This record gives sequence, C-alpha cells and structure tokens, in this order.
Amino acid sequence: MAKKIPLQKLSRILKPAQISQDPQDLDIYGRDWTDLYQPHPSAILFPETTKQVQGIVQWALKNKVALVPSGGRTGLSAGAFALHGEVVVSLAKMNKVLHFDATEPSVQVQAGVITENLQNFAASKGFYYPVDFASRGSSQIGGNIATNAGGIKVLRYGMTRQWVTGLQVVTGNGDILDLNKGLIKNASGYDLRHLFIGSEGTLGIITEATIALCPPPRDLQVVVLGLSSLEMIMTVFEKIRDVAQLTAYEMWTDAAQRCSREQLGYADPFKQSMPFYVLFEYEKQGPENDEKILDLIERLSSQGVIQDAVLSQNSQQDRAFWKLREDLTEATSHRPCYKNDVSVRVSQVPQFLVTIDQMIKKDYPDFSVVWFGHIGDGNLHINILQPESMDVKTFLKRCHGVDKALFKAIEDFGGSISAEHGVGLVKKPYLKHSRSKAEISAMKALKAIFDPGGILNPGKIF
Ligand code: 2HG
Ligand code: ZN
Repeated sequence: MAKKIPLQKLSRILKPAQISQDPQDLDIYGRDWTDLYQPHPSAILFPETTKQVQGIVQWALKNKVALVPSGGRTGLSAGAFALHGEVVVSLAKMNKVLHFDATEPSVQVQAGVITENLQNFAASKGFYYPVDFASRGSSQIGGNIATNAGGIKVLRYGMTRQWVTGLQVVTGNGDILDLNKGLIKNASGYDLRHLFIGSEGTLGIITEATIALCPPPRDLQVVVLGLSSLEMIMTVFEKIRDVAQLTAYEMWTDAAQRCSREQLGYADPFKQSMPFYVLFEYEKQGPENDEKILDLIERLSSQGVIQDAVLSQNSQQDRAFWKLREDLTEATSHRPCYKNDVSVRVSQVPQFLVTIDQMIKKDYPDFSVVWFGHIGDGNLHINILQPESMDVKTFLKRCHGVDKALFKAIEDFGGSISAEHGVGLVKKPYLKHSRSKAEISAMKALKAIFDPGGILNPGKIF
C-alpha cells in the first residue's frame, strides 16, 4: 500500500468537509468497541451518496489505498479497526430513509441509518423491524448487514439476513450492484446478496438496503426465572416453547448478576442469588394461553425445576428486567475483559458450557467466567474479567491459551467461532476451527473476484 495518501485527488468527488484528518476523528472513526488495539487511520471520509462511494473506491483502486468501511462502530471483533494507515469510509452521513412500501411492507434505507431509528420508523408506520440488541441506539443497518447481526430476538425472527430483500453495494472493482431489488421470489441464478451479508466489508461497501418489515407483536410478557442447573434451563425451554409463543430465551449466571449488582447497582430479581437466571419473553395469545403458561411455571416450580420466578407487571419492569441481561457488556467493562461469542447446536449447549467450565477450572483456576447469552438459539457469550492480582500482559497471554482451547472445543462440537459478532481481526487466527480448508479457499477466491486490488478491509476475516 502507498505510504502517502493522495487525498487531494478526492477533491473532484468530495467536498473538503467530507474529508477529515482531525486527530479526534481519527481516534473515533478508526476503531470499534473492541478494546485490544490502537487505531491508526490516515483519514476519514464521509460520503453522502452511492456515487461518491463509487468514486472513493475507484480512487482507492487507482492509488492502491486500503479502505475500512465503518458503520456505528459497535462491533466486538475489530472488524472496523484501521490499524495501518487505511482510509476509513464512514457511512454516518448516508442516514436517510428513502422509500416506504406499505403493501409489502418494506423500507428502503441508506446504510448509515441507526438501527433504533429504523425500528422507530417501522413503528411509526404501524410495522416492526424485529432485529434487536443492546447497541441499537448506535449501530447502523449497514454494519448490521455487514456482520449479519443477531441479538435477542433471533429465536423468533432470525438474523439480519432474513430481513434484507434488496442490497446495494459498491464492490472493490468500483461496480454498483443492486442485488435482489426487494423481490421476495427470485430464482434467476446465484443470490449474490447473501454473499455480501456477513462479509464484514471485505467484498463491497453496503450503501443501501431494502428491509422487510412485519406486524408488531401483540402484548409481550417478560418473565425472569431462577434455576439451579443448565439441564433445568433446557428442560424449561422445551416445555415453555410448547405453550408460549417465545420471542426471546436468554440466560446469565450468578457471576454475571453480581457484576450488574456491583457495577451498575441493579437489584436482584430474587431474594437470594441463583446459579442461573433466564429471561424469557412471549407474545400473549389471550387469557386461556396465559393461564396455561402460569400453570406450567407453577408445576415446574413445585417439581423443583424452577427455583423462583417473577413476572413483569408493567412496561417499566419489562425494561428493568431486560436491562439485567442487556447491560451485561457494560457491567463487565470496568476491568479488561476477555470476550468471545460462540455457538453450538442448541441441544449441545449444556455439554459445551460444562466442557469449557471444566477446562478453565483445571488450566486457569484464577479465572472466573461470566457466562451469558442467547441460549435459545445456541449462542453463548463467554466473558472473563482480568483478575485483580494479574497484570494486563499476563492476562492477555493467558487469554490466548483460553482461545486455543475454546476454539478447539468449538471444532469438536461442530460449532462456530463467531455466532453474531463476526471474525474481524480478533478471530481470524481461529477461522479454521469453524471452516474447512476448501471453504476458506472458496472465500478467498470470492474476495479476489469482488476485490481484486485487495483494497477493502484488508486483513479482516482471513
Ligand atoms: C449481547 O448479547 C451482545 O449482549 C454483547 O452480543 C456480548 O459483550 C458481549 O460479550
Ligand atoms: Zn449477543
């Protein structure tokens, strides 16, 4: 890559205000939420149109400049880090809702629209955009698509991929591709749209998307359970799912609950602490169904499967319960924290978690794991806080050891090294544990087709 970046040549494409080398901007836009690296971008560009993005890519191709596409920068795998003087392309100014179609229903947006704004827009039209997670207020739809974001409602509504009916991207060749054009049925060859979803900015820069919407759920009921074992969590899941229209089934451990209490001052939902907590949410189907669910909770409580249960009484309590789960990233951010998001088949979650817990107890006795996650879809978040008595350097070194053992176990279980955060820089040494040699070489071949100059987010994924 060229050392001197010829930014002056961009003056035909961008206004001066769309190019920043302000040290504060370089620091803000050169990173995401991953806490492991120091950003070092050369400049930040703020295009406002797809044509401008195309102009930037053509300029980068000609001048051998590496580009890092950047959304809301809430990623946790360093997929949006510019470490080596790359030029960051922020989509923040491409934040318009372009078209709403009430018949389908769908909405066409620019990539920089904040996820929560998209949700609110859908609600203002009487519809619902169901992909949801704690970073909704900062993350952007383009970034959500680039990482195929999941979150808390995947159990009912699936991942971001499921909602993208049209996608506009600028490839590393400078081509503008309009993929699938909002169609529901389209059997005309390869569906390239799905290649770009989850490609972490390595094949093209997402500029616009058409997003399907759905009817909003009826009344939602939030319940928090206290449980004594993982097996019980799965038993309750199987039984509750039979009677309740679940929208979420989330879990966290007593160690996680302690972080919420100590760091955020959140009250425990129960009089005494529980080994495991589950939050489940369901869409109410009427009094008869509500009765059935309550009966089941009572029965499971009297059988000792459920230790304690509390049903939210109003929307304020709904939010307070959800915060117990959603704010765990914040509750574990007071000290350096090792984190990983992995997935295994849902039925294998207990065995996997026990395997990892045993490995850590044996090989890393001074580490204590804070587990939480979307247990209903097999996605676990493993967090380990740096022990107070350990220095950062030793901690990070030992975390590499955890990575190796964790990802080896993931391979043995046939799971994924990243369920929803992406590979980015953080997980790229471990991709081979989830993907075969043949798959990785097919991915590299695809990269060479769409980004022959290797200018798009180089060094990410592989
Ligand atoms: C969540 O589910 C997010 O809260 C963040 O995916 C997970 O901080 C984490 O490890
Ligand atoms: Zn998550």
